[in-house]
Amino acid sequence: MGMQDNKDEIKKLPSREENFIDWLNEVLLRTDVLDYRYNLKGCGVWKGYGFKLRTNILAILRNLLNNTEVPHEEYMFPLLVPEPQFMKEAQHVKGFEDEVYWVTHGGLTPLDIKLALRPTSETAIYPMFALWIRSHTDLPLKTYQVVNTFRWEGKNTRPMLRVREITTFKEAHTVHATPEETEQQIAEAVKLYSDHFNTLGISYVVNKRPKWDTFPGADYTIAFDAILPGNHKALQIGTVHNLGQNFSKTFDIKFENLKKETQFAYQTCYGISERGIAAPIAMHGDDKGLVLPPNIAPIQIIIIPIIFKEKEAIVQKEVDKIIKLLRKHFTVEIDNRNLKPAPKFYHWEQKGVPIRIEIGPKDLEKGHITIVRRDTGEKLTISTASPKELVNEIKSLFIQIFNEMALKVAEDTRSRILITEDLEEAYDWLENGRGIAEIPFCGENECAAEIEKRVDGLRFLGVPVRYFNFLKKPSKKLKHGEMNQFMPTKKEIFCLSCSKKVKEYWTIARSW
Ligand code: 5CA
Repeated sequence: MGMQDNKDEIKKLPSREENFIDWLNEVLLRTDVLDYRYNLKGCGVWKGYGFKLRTNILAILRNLLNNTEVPHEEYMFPLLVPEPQFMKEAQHVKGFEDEVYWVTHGGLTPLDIKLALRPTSETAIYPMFALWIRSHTDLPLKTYQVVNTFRWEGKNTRPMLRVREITTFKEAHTVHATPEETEQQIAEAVKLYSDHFNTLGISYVVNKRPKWDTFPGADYTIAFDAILPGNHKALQIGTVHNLGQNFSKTFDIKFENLKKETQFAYQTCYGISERGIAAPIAMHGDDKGLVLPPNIAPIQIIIIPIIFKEKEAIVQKEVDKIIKLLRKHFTVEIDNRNLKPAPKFYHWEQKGVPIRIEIGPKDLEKGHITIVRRDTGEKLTISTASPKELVNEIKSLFIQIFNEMALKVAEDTRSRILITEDLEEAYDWLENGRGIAEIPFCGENECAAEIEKRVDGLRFLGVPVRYFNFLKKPSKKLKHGEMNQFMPTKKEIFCLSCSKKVKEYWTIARSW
């Protein structure tokens, strides 16, 4: 890295709270995560540091998928979908037809059959499922792939949040013999996504989407939303769909059941994109840049030797010893550039490295190393007398850092959810960018339209999952993870539009 870069990175970042999108763009660029200056809107370049972060996050997700009771298996399906195959699911296509890129030529020759670039892969995958599934013994079939997909999004593309080439689309597709098993699969998927997001230390709300916002071709959709900094709008970071028999009927996915009758199978699918990487970046970050949880950070420890004249050799010797030890347990880098310590500190803080270790002559004298936490800026020292102790202390420090980061995000998310029976209060909350709200609501489309028109961008995220029995009982204790678990205490509630007596609160938000 040259001096020029250093000058650029020392310029103050835009404020994360006041200017969130600029902050995000600038942080991604400066820290070598993603560069969106590519000459095509909605497309970007993952750079080395970002790619490592992406790999670490995907490893957590793959590990969860590969280790469910009946494991999911990783597959890889083609990117191109012939038009007739794509058009088969009329209902499905209706949902995506204005979002599809078409390949019309092979070289100079116009193609007889146009090819769609997958916007998601149902139409690529399900004809193959129809070939593979014959009997109940072939079920359940649980697959996933991690691929790029293409969506012709409107002009409002946003770095990572709304891209046209979704580079990191993890989509799972499962097939089952009975509706009950399918429902259990939905519960497993919701639990799996919760575990995944919890492992990233982020918080979210989970809602069953309204009928009118259900995935095309699904019986119902359950969605995860995170509340991002700035104007505290919701970002949909994952969705789980119960497809019932809608697709199996279209793509002729049939099997012979225990009674030797041929019947249509039941299906689910669920997906997560790079929004699931943007969320931890946005929620943990601060005005100095990235703040990465130790379990996903591409570099966990940065060592900065503090060099004084005539002490170089002895400091270097200690640094070599410490690196050799720590590299057995952590990802460690050393910054040996010919720069003063301050710009080095700044550089690695911006990149979100969880801890920095300073080793100088004074530390040597005292037989310790100095550690500075990225998340709090706190300084501490650890003795180097016992190598084993040193490693253990850093391990427990990482756990402590993770827990404190996750709790901070949880508390912030909780404070952004207003539960109210007063519509004006809810409007005010949303309009002033304070967060999302839960209001008593009847679930009717017309009533939703009434309420939505009052605030620009207001949307119904749906019914909080606490009302569904396939999930565990809501817990009263505040942990990171699902935030909309609190059962409202009010006995009688009425839809804030039609005044009908209702049983549920619904989540409303402005969203990305
Ligand atoms: N086939 C289903 C399940 S994989 C499907 O396509 N669902 S989806 O349309 O809801 O997409 C899955 C997830 O991808 C969404 O929840 C959202 O988090 C993410 N996503 C959708 N569009 C974009 C986009 N343009 N940029 C970034 N992420 C996106």
